[in-house]
Amino acid sequence: MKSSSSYVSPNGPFCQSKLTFLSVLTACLLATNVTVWGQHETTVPQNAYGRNKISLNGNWQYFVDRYEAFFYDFVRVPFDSSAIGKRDFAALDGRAKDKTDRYEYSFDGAKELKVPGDWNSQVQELLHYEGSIWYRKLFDHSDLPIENKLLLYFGAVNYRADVYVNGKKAGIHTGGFTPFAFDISELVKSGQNSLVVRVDNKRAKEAVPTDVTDWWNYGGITREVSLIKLPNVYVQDYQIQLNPENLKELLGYVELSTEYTGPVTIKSEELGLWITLDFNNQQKVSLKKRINKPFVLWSPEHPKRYDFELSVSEDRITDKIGLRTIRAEGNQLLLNEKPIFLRGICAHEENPLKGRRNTSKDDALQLFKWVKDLNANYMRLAHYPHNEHMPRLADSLGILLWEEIPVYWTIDWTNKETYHNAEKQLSDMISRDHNRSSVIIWSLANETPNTEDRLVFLKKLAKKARSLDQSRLLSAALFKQNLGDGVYTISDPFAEYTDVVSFNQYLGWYESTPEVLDNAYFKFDKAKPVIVSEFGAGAKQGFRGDSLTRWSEDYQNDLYKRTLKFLDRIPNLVGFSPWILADFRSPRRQLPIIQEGWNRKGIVGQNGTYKQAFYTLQEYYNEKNKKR
Ligand code: GCB
Repeated sequence: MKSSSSYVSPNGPFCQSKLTFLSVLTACLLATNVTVWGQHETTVPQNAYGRNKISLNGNWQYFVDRYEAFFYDFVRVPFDSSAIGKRDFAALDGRAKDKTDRYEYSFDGAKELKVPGDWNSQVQELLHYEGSIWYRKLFDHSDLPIENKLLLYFGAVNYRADVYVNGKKAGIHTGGFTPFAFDISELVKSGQNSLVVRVDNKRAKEAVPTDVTDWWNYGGITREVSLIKLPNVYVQDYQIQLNPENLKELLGYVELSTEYTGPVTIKSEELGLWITLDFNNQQKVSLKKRINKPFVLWSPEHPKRYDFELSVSEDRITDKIGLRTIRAEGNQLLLNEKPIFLRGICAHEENPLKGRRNTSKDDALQLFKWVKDLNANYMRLAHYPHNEHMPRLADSLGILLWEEIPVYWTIDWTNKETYHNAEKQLSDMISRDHNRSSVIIWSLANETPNTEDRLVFLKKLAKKARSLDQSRLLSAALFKQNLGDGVYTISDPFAEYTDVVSFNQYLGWYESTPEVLDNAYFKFDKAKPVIVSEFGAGAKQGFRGDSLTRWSEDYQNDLYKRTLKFLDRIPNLVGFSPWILADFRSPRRQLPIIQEGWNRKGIVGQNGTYKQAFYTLQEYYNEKNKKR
């Protein structure tokens, strides 16, 4: 038995010994629902993507903990609550201190998983695994100058991460698609360090997303892990964009890690800008500056980005930012004050060729190659925030983006923790991407049934989104309602709270057969732009038949042709995004021979071959683009 006197609470003061057993237990269990928790949590610095980082990507050792034997004891008390003191978590890196130690697990000699990466596609037996896996990475570190900070940054972990550095708990994060960070300055030591992460991807009713979705629940450390070294005063956040009311003026702010007195500079040589913001015992100062030089507005045709450099004291960070405005006026969508039509497509963050989560820039480029071939100028990144390569590349390639959070189908609307979790994911997505010119729409929900509780939940989310970013549009993928005689509308009360009215519709697939589209009309009397956020049909690539043979490319193609005509009859339509770019894995889709665990609504097959509908849409977009 290890001595408890040397034991340091992994969970910080919250779980220290003066608390009673019960309160410790309650506190520790409560932690399962919160988004970030633990005394070392810290805000992710703006543009973590562009900072100098020490990568911890690569091979990590792991073991599968199907019965959670390393997290809970036999009466389901978490081990890492110190008052219970069942285990010295200094041994969490899985190595015995001496030969008298009884230990039943070890990372030494354990197999390895690649980070970033999902575990499902890396190990055959883990394809369907949903549960806990423990990961370890050893890394070397030399002492930090006392005035420096060391952040441990995760691009995303699905779904819950319990993070330990040298046996001490850094914290917990829940939510599978957004970045998080811990300040581990006080946890690291000179020499070899051990980083252990327990990843748990079990689905839960109260989680966001909830337990029922139509995509693969890839588990693991799916995005990059790195160390970020920062001076004490650093640029925590900034926003730089055009003033929507004056296209010659920059608007924004700079926020520092702490209150500060002194100058902060923002430089852009190409724009001829050298701005000094004087901080006077302040943490955040706003920015407003006229651009006197002529410059190129960012657009899909000219995705011009300008280099900006921000510096304060010893900190310096650079970013490439496109300058544009977006707003809705009446039935129109105005990009840089000119009407734009969104020639779109939906996508999951998945590589169909490899049957796994996207992890790299190359994976993202693969999706963009198809999107560019389609002559699209817009993507809906469904149904959760995608990795940061997507908005970065979209900025450089001139693709407009809709980003969304996984408030999908049946969220636990009345559960406070569920709301808190959704709001945190929304804030983290907005905060990560609020300098990306490609992102024009934040979407708050997908196909959520119309109830009073859901309206309360979504209204609160919309209010939050508007408080964080007034420069982009809000939307949600809603359901249409049938008025009879082939006329459809949106009567969802949440449409009042969005800037763009969007709806998913599956006429000809889930409802009837494609000819129903020939007499379908959409009517929406309010002066708002309309986006059709989904339509589509399943087709097995290479399977041919006539236009009424379900699952054939011909059926899908016929549905596309008829849907495109139906869409042309929608007066307020400013764009659409068919479902979906490529076939994707989904456990809901088990039709033998045809589906085999894949949703086949892609217009690109699992092997990368274009289906007939791809060419139909491509031709439509070519024509649409000519008419611009
Ligand atoms: C939808 C959902 C999407 C599904 C799709 C389908 O409406 O938004 O997540 O995958 O339908 O294929 O049924």
